[in-house]
Amino acid sequence: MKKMIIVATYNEKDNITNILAEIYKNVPDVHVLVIDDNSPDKTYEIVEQLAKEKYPNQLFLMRRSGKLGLGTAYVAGFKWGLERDYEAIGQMDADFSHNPKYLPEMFNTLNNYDVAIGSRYVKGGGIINWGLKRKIISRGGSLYSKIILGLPLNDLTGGFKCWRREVLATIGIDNLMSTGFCFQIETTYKAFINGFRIKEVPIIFEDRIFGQSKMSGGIFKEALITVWKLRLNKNSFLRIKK
Ligand SMILES: Nc1nc2c(ncn2[C@@H]2O[C@H](COP(=O)(O)OP(=O)(O)O)[C@@H](O)[C@H]2O)c(=O)[nH]1
Ligand SMILES: [Mg+2]
Repeated sequence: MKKMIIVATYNEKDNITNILAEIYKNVPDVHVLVIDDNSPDKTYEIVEQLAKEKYPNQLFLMRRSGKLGLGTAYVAGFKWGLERDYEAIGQMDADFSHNPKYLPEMFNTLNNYDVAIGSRYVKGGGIINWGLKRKIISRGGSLYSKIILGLPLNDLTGGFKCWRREVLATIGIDNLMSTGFCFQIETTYKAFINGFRIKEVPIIFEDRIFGQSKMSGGIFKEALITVWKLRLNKNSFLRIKK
């Protein structure tokens, strides 16, 4: 399967070089698209240089005009991948919370499933170094969405996932309701209700060491409501499958 990974960055100058090295170490043939929102710390300059000197034809940069949000970054990346001939498209953070060592298993999972979700809330998964508040928001958000949306999945808020291209081509990435926290829930939900096979792969999630989190409380409140909108509009999200 021809594989790519989308890495969204905003002020990740202290992580980007090492995360790319780890990604290529674990999945030597993968292509990586970094989507940088014009980071004030100039993360994009590092990527430009690595693309030219170290990983030619394997590393690509999409530099956007400003901070447009993680969800829209992934949508732009999904489109970029779908316009090319990638069969498997992954998404992950740049801050080492998503350890690239899990990538081989996640991509392998796509031989039997349509979506692989890096999951903190299945046996073998977990979280290291997050405060209690953050844990409750994440675990609670997953549980809340699981119950309201009726999903047989435990980690709905994580952003470490690999998709078969057919899924992204089917779920209507141009018409997503959420850009923030709920983006992860929405894409998984739409894959599930359209009949795609989803597998949770256990991961240990570690809090970042370098740089700062861009998560905020407002995003979370929006998500509580959006989950209900997703449930109430379920029928309009069903696509005709081949
Ligand atoms: N391109 C882009 N990347 C972003 C944006 N917001 C966050 N990111 C990146 O998305 C990933 C997750 O963000 P992070 O702040 O670590 O969120 P947290 O892990 O939920 O605390 C990191 O790689 C960030 O650099 C954004 O607006 N645009
Ligand atoms: Mg993070």
